[in-house]
Amino acid sequence: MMHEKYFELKEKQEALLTRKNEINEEFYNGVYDRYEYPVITRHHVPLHWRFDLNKETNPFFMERLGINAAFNAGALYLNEKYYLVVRTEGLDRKSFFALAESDTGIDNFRFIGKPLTWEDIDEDETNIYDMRLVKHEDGWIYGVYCSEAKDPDATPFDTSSAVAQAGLVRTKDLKNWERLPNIQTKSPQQRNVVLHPEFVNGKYAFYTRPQDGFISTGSGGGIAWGVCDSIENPVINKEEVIDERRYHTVYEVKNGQGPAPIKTEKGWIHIAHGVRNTAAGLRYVLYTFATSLDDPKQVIAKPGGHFIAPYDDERIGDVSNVIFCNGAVVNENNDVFIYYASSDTRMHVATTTIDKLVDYTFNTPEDPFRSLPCAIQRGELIEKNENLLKQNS
Ligand code: M1P
Repeated sequence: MMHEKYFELKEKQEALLTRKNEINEEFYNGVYDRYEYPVITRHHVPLHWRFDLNKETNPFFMERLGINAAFNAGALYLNEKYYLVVRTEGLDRKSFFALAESDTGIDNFRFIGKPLTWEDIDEDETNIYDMRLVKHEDGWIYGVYCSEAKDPDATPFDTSSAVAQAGLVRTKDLKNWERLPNIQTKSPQQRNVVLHPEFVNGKYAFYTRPQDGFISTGSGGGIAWGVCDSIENPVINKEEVIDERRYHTVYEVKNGQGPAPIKTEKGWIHIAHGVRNTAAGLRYVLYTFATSLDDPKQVIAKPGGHFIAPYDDERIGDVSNVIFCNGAVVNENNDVFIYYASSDTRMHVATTTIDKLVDYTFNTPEDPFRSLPCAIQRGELIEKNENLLKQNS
């Protein structure tokens, strides 16, 4: 027998799921629009994924398997629908992947089916998260995710050291998934590994992040490039860093490729995250750069500073002061939907166009890396504007 409380909560949830999202008019930077509401929160997760609806077995209508957060989603635009593969984290701290679908890309996302599963090929794999979805020119949709296990070399008293590796799955329909072997590199740890959508000289190409620590990247770090011959046996023998960490920038401590790069007439546009340290802990922001169409490992443009940073309520969450993006899509009108998570808690969207993204990435001044050259750079802008203002007065 169904618990009556279900119908009350269902009505409330339906109001949330059908709520229209609007552009946040308070915010303006000319580059992208932000929206009033997050696109996915833990409250979007279906009630029957969380509660036992049967009054006999759940008389108090308790949440039996609660959800802590819904964030860091991979994204795909397919058959005129916007899909997110959401990092959905249970109260037990384990993340799983869940598919959500929307007709608009900015609101009305609904979780569909059941949490995604596939063949369990690695019993040490404890946590899975941050999938990058890529429709590759070989015809498959790939998901590259972080596969995390307890560090086998940790001392018996160390119960938190972990090893991160790049897990790999593929599908044709977003329902049936095939687990492929983990992507092998020479680095002891890997996170933020992303498949390039096209073959490069006949090979599969990846963005990686060589690292020798789990939280800190240690002597590694930077966004690297590596290729492999076979996707069924993905071994990358060489990782070349193409976008380095650098002192006193927004990517000083760590960085990582976000979604797969977006192809434009002027180059591949990358959305990446950069991390700096502060007295209040790490701060994660997004930045962009472009690589060459002829040689996708050559960086050809890189604006200074951040592209998206935590704004307003986005600053607060389970891991505060974090913006992270592993999903972006382009529709047939060249509208770009950038799905980003705030503070490891919920998902938002920012929208722009290919033209704006290209203009931003190629025409925003580069970081001069030192304060006085930055002051001169701004002085030049002021002078140019003052001349124009005089002519117009
Ligand atoms: O907590 C912030 C982010 O930390 C990690 O990112 P990175 O490997 O670049 O430090 C990831 O665990 C990510 O999921 C998380 O959002």
